[in-house]
Amino acid sequence: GDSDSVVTLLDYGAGNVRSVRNAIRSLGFDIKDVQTPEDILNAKRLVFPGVGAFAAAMDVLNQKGMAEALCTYIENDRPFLGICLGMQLLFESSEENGPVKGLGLIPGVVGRFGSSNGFRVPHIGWNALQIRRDSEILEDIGNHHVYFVHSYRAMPSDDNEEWVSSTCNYGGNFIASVRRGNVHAVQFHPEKSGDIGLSILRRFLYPKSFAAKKSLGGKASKLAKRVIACLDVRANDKGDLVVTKGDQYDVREQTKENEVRNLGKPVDLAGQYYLDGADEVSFLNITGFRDFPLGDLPMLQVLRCTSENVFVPLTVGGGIRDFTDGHGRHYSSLEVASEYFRSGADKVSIGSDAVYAAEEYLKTGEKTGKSSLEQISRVYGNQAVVVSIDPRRVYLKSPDDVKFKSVKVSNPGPNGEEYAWYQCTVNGGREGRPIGAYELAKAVEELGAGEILLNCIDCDGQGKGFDIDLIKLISDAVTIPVIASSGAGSVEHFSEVFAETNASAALAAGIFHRKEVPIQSVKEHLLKEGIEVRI
Ligand code: 1PR
Repeated sequence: GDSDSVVTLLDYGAGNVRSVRNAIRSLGFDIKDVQTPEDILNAKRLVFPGVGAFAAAMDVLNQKGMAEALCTYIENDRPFLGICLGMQLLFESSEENGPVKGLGLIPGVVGRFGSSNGFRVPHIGWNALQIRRDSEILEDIGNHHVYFVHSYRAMPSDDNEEWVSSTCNYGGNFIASVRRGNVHAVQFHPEKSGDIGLSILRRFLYPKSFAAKKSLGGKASKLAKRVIACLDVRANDKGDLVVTKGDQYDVREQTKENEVRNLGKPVDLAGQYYLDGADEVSFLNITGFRDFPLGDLPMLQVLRCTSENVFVPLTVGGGIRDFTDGHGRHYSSLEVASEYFRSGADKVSIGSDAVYAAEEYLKTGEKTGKSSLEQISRVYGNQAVVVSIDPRRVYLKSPDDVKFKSVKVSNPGPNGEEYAWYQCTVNGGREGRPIGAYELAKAVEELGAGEILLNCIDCDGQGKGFDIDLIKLISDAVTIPVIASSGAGSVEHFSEVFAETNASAALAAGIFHRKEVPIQSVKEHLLKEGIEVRI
């Protein structure tokens, strides 16, 4: 295309910028990748979606002579949009594994959130902006939330006042966006912020060409509780990838043929849930523990196709571990995760392999740095690593009957037992392990997990509500966000889990697939109950 419809993209290859590319393309622009510092200087408009760690990004920019070109470009007031780390790098320095020197264009130091008073770190999810002054690209923001995912942030001060265009409150105000002339940068992810995110990008790409949209009713004031749609995916007996759904993890129909239950096509359903207002979409490749996912190219293709149309965060799990294929070729878990990220995932979720890593860590008390969890979170940041826990309830007469943390249950067991512990399993619930959900959650938090996806085999597919005892136990035990999962059957189950526990998000599968409860009704119900959600 002619240069009027070209965006120059600075991608130094540290993670998933596929969604930024997809979002720009969906707005009618072609992308030219920066290869040399001259490409930066010659750009008509430059988008810089920083990903990965601050120090690694600065190293690449310095080595390639791009740091200087970026400074020149920005000082000349050329059209620029930095995203996330692409904003943080404009500051003087960062405390992330540092201090590390940044580009030094904006006064201030990027520091880590303190996790106190229930403000969980990473800051993950949809939060509200306070507009400080005319930011141009944020004109349509109204009462919309935007999507953040980060552990570090810059703070507003007298020295950077001329830059700060909006702030966000999360245990204190931090800088959500900066603007000076044609130079814009945002801490949140417009490419993951649904419609409003696309409109922010559109205003950057086509300045001054749209009338402001009418603002919605309602109120965005703080971090919203998330509603997540989950798609359990596997090949059926014919070899087609289908969305399936189990009852207590059994996904086969109770018929003579015993076929894998088929609830639809992964890409179609994910696209539908995005339109229906899902705040996030998760894919779990549920046979990943036995079928190697890089051999499972359809799954990667599902991610690529989904990320073309779905502009909210995508998580994918299943089969993230070291693997040697039939030809003796070894793949590290990091390679598997990298392939998922390249294909469009924003987060990866680790199940079985995290259980083994936690067991090992609790046994030796030592972090080897070698587990898939540690390696992936070191390279991509802990906000990109979810640990999926598949516990099964085991009733106890007395809490002293096991060495694992137990709870007094709200409903006694079949023999009147008043206590239970939650035993972790691997391989899709097929094998119980000598570790409880509580011990696992605390261990994986220390090993670098950024979020916990908390399932419960007993409740899965039952539609009788989330396991409140379990979710309370785990969400009070860790300071990273916890996603409640398994058992949603009605809108009231969502308000119950948010009222009774400290879960940050609630996930459901069956009720959405069977169209029993639309995502929109869940949101409306939560709003009515005074629980903040994204609309
Ligand atoms: O061990 O790293 O390969 O990861 C395997 C992943 O696949 C894990 O995240 C594990 O939870 C998942 N998984 C494995 N087997 C099954 C199965 O169902 N047979 N699915 C499975 C887990 C639980 C949730 C489900 C909720 C909500 N499914 O994903 O969506 O329970 O369901 P509901 O709302 O219908 O009650 P690895």
